[in-house]
Amino acid sequence: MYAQMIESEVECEDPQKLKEFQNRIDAGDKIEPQDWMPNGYRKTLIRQIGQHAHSEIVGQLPEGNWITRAPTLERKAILLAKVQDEAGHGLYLYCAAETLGVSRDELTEMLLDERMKYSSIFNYPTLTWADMGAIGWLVDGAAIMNQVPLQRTSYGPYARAMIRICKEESFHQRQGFDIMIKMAKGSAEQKHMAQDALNRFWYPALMMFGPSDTDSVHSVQSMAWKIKMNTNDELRQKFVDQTAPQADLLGLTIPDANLEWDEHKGGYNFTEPDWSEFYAVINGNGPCNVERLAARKKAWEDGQWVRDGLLANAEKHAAKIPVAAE
Ligand code: BYC
Repeated sequence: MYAQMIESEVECEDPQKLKEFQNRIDAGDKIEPQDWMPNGYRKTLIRQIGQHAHSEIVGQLPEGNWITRAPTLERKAILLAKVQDEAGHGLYLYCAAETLGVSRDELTEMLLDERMKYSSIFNYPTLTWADMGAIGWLVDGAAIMNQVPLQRTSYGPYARAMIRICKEESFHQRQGFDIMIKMAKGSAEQKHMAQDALNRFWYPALMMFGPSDTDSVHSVQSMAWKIKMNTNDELRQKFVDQTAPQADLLGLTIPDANLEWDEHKGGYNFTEPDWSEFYAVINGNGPCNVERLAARKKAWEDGQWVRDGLLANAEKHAAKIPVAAE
């Protein structure tokens, strides 16, 4: 249905309608599913919300990997709750995308056949328990930095989904920082693990914000439509400014010899990530891309009997409903 919808709609829109639509956006109106919207606006939202939903779902895998190996019962319960929250975020976001005329099945198929992406960060392995701390602190920290402004995004269902997601992400970030505090202030071996996790996750976390503004394909149009509220570089800078003092508090060193406060710009100077690595990862060649997609394909295939059963049950009930007499 989605593919047909995109193919059948011609890109050129009525200029008057486009103008009225832009006026609504500029005035801060929320666009709702039944409202007229340009095809490009709909497509961009489906791409971004779908990618976001997939990220939440695939994002369960690196952390799910540690549920059975959490060091205490309390840590296990907290991690389990966090991973369940990510599943919930995926579901809110799939629902938001569905209001745009794409089904969850279609989105899933596009993930599995690699027509749609998910966040680059989840293609890195989680090697030690300290990685659970680094993910909560850095990955959820970066996610919040990106998602808090999205609570004001122009599409109503997306903005509303973000409100709840951001509340939960804040808890996730705190739990990660709490693990980092324990590790960084623990034994020499624990501190070493915390530093190693920071070393491995720092640049991948910076990549989460997307390519530099000069290479960002969608930012200009997405910002005009308020689908994005900030540029990739603006959010990356805010993230570095927020995180550098937190690393100091932990007594850990951010793996960037160029990191220094710049009084003039009122922010830190820092080294950009290796963009060739970023493009390799988003094009399917990161350390765990194959493994992550294989896990999602297996989950989709294993769940076929549940979908078949639900469909058969729905058909059975529909057949029982008497058709009203003409
Ligand atoms: N990874 O023109 P650009 C979470 C792609 S989940 C992969 O700047 P845009 C969590 C981009 O799609 C966090 N691909 O794009 C979950 C485009 O390619 P296509 C997920 C990326 O969309 C579980 C191309 O590069 N958050 O936090 O304007 C546990 C050019 O980029 C990435 C969201 O999804 C990337 N990092 O800006 C724990 C937030 N970056 O599609 C935590 C919503 C770029 O043309 N999304 N690409 O083939 C956004 O805010 C924006 O989509 C982005 C990218 C800032 C990510």
